[in-house]
Parts: sequence; C-alpha cells; structure tokens
Amino acid sequence: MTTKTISVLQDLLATNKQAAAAIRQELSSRGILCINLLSSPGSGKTTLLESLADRLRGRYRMAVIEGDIETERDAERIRAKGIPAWQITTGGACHLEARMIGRVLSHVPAAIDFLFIENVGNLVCPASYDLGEDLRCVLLSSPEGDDKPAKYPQAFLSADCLILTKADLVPYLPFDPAKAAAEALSIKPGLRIFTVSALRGDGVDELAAYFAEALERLRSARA
Ligand SMILES: Nc1nc2c(ncn2[C@@H]2O[C@H](COP(=O)(O)OP(=O)(O)O)[C@@H](O)[C@H]2O)c(=O)[nH]1
Ligand SMILES: [Mg+2]
Ligand SMILES: [Zn+2]
Repeated sequence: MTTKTISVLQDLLATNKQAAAAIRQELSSRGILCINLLSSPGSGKTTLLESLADRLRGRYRMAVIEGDIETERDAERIRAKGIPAWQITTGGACHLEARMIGRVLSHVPAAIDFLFIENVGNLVCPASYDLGEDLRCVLLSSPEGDDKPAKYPQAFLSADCLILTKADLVPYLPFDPAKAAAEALSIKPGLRIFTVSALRGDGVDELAAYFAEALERLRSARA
C-alpha cells in the first residue's frame, strides 16, 4: 500500500515537471522571466508585489498570477496597481501545479518582462511543485520566527533566494535575521538573501535589481 502511494505521487510530480518544462520553454522564448513566490500565509507576498509594482513602473512591465484556496482578493489588490493579474482559486488544494499555470498562460500579454506567481500560502508542498519558474523565492517574515528554515528545509533548499520580510518589525520581536540567514545558508549554501520591508519600501530596489539581472541573463542566453 505504501509503495503504491509513493509511486502515484512520483507520477504526479513527473507529470507536473513535464508541464513545467513546457511553460519554462514558452516563457523564455517570449523573453519573460518567471518568479515563483513561496511562503506561509501572511508573510507579505502580496504586499511585496504591490511594492514591486510601484518600483518597476515605467522601467519594466509585470504581470501576476495569484494562487489562493478561495477569493479574488489578491488579484484585485494587484489590479488596483494597474498590473494585469489572474486569480487561480484551488478550491481547497494547498499548492499550485504547473497545469494550472498552463491554463492561464495564453492570457499573459507577450510584451511583459516579469511574470510573478504568488503561490498558495504554505511552506510545505509548494516546494515540490515546479511551476516553470526561472527563480523561486521563499519569504520568511520576522513574526514567524528565525527557527523556520530547519523546520521547513525543502522550501529553503529548493529556493534561489530568501527574502526576509517585515524588517520594520525586527526591533520589536525576538527575531535574529543573522540566525535565520545562517540556518537557511546551512541548508542551501549560496542562497541569495534579501531583507525588505515592503510596507516602507526598504530593500525592494535591491530585490528588483536582482530580478533585472536574471532577466538580462535569460535574454542574453536566448540571443
Ligand atoms: N509591518 C509590516 N507588515 C507587513 C509588511 N508586509 C506585509 N505586511 C502585513 O502583513 C499582512 C499580510 O500581508 P500579505 O501581503 O497579504 O501576505 P501574504 O499572505 O503573504 O500575501 C498584511 O496585514 C500586511 O499589511 C511589512 O513589510 N511590514
Ligand atoms: Mg497574498
Ligand atoms: Zn499542497
């Protein structure tokens, strides 16, 4: 019984990987960099996207795919910034899968630079599902505690960058950013780490520059 369950999951993940590879191929042929944001609920994904929308405006074009179990709320917040956004409601599923992204892809305008995907708030299974992204960013907010990387290692191991969010709250909390960073680096050596306060805008330009460099690399590899 156990063996069967594992092989079904492996099939699911293999099928997901194929769909993700097709998405990555399609987006890179269009010169679009895709970024998957992963974190527990409330760590500041949507607020960060709102802040990025303000900072990228006039220089880069972005679009957002929002994943939630229910409601259109996050897509509405992004659209209020004048950014195209599509909401995927999973109706209970606790992660996005590549085929869900695939269904939205034909709506994504050709003339954009960045496609952000906000995954369902969950630090566990989204880590196992490739969505065809070029960069995976895991967010950890200061109220969540600096002990989380070792408790949810797959999310940190599979990420390209760690974004420590809500930096403005650090003075009021027993959160040690150096400890969180060191723990994440012990899981994933070389992980890029950014510290931001999306509410104040601190650190968001540095993150935007990192995305812009990755976009340049994608486009020069294509040329
Ligand atoms: N103090 C502070 N609060 C923040 C920051 N970013 C987000 N929040 C708050 O955290 C809550 C959850 O943010 P949200 O972006 O919806 O998180 P999500 O569920 O990961 O998309 C909201 O009340 C935000 O206003 C920040 O940089 N500093
Ligand atoms: Mg959100
Ligand atoms: Zn899940």
